Amino acid sequence: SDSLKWWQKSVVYQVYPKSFNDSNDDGVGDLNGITEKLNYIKELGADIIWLNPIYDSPHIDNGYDISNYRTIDSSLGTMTDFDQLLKKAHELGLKIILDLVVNHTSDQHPWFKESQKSKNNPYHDYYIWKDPVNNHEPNNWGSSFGGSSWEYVNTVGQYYLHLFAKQQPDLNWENSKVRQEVFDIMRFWLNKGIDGFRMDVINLISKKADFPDGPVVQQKKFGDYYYGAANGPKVHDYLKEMNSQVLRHYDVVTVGETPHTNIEEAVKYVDRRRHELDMVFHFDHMHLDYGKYGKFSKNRFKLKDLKIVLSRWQTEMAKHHGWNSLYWSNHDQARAVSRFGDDGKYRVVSAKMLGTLLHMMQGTPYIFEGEEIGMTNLHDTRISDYNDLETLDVYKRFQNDYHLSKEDIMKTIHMKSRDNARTPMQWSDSKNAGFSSFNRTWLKVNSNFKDINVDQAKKDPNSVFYYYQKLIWLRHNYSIVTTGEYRLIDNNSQVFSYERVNSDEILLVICSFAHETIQYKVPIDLKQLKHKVLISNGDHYEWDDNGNIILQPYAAVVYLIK
Ligand code: TEU
Repeated sequence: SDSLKWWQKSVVYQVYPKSFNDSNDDGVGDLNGITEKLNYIKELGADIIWLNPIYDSPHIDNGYDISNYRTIDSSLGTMTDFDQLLKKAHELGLKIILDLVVNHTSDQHPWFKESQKSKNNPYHDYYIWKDPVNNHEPNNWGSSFGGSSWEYVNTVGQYYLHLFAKQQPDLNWENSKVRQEVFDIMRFWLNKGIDGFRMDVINLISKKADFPDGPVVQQKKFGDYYYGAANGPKVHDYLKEMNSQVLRHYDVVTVGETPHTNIEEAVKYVDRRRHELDMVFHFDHMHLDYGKYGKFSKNRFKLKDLKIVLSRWQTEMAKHHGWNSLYWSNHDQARAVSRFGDDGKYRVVSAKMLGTLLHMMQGTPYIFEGEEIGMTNLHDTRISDYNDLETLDVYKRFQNDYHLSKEDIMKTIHMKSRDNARTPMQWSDSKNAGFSSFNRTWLKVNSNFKDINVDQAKKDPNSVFYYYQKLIWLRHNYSIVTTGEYRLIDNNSQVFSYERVNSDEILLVICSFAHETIQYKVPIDLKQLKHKVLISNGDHYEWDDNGNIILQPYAAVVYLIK
């Protein structure tokens, strides 16, 4: 309908700049490399590109530790390169959104360097400093990447808070000067013409005033900071202020990353009548395969749970004036096909099936680079092949704290490490998968690049690439994909099926998670109606007079029913 915003009809393609394309052959991807590949993203059909952080950074956490918000990291290029990239993207009709990382800065940011000089320094209050309590940390919070969340600094005799690495001190949003600085940074980029922001851990910016101890979960040594930092007391005031001072003056899209946020909390960010954010990334489906030590587990998700979680978000967002973001993967997660599909024998069909399930849902789909060619996790690596600080911390910590064997830990790293997603994009079967012609790349290329790469996908009419292209085309050409009401059809334990319903038509989406050929029965009320297949990853899957369809392993099929 006419009241839809452009971003509600769009598909986002996420680019991890370090790993996309290396134009100057130094082993690291860069902005000019992205510019060279804009036509590729255009050909796929995506509308919006989300770039992970491109600003000046010591790269302790790959750019999520920013030392200057208004300059481009020299490893990625220059501001002129960025201006070119934005201009060329806009000429092609592609929009660009940037990562806004303002829960914390780098410890190399000039604000923090000043902040730690003395308690009287004007920048001291830009960060969260606390006096020792009985010569100890102010509370039991543990950092996301190991150790305490508090770091003591002798010169001031206080601890500063860092929810992530100690090189990532948390900003003090209680200080209105900090908020004004953030709003200025946002205006700087918006005035250049960017089209919005993905906001890093934006639900963590307001901490409970008394900094309470958190519960100890997943057998960790430290308490859980989410208890005192997630969806805190003033977060909505801050976002309303951000919206009224900055966002509402621009035609942009915003998506907040919100770990530890259930639907009830999420709605408060995205209910459009509240004027805060457009979308959030929830983590509910990411948690389905967590184990007793959290994310790094060998568990696999259960289809029953996946249906419950995704269906609930579909229904509740529609009911509460919100809009879903839809994703299987990103730079922090395993590869979609390895985690939710089958990256062996059924790699191609299961990648297409997962694409179908997600892209036919209501919301804005996010494709993580390489997902569109079915790139997989790393399977044959050693710990020395990894770069990610979370992975390296887990490797040490799980040995020391839980006495797990190295072999066992490596198995979970193969399944869950963030570096699974961060290996260089596989463009061709030539040196370094065509990503770079330098001798070594900053992170190892996945050894399967000779078989899985863009060149190969472009030559094969049955590739995952062309299938994703068609999924996007369907969204652009059938408004029911955007507007239809979602209804789960929960009639088969190995199949995720649902309908999207409008006043005069229905989409029926059937996705099998079975490794074998199975039979599926179309619901009786749909069986007699006129239907045609819009897309399918296998046979045409006509149903017989009884409404039975024989589905091949990982089958996906979408019908338009009138
Ligand atoms: O991630 C935030 C977040 O919730 C992490 O704990 C994430 O879940 C973790 O990577 C799981 O393994 C964001 C960014 O996406 C991530 O890349 C950054 O490292 C982090 O914030 C700190 O900025």
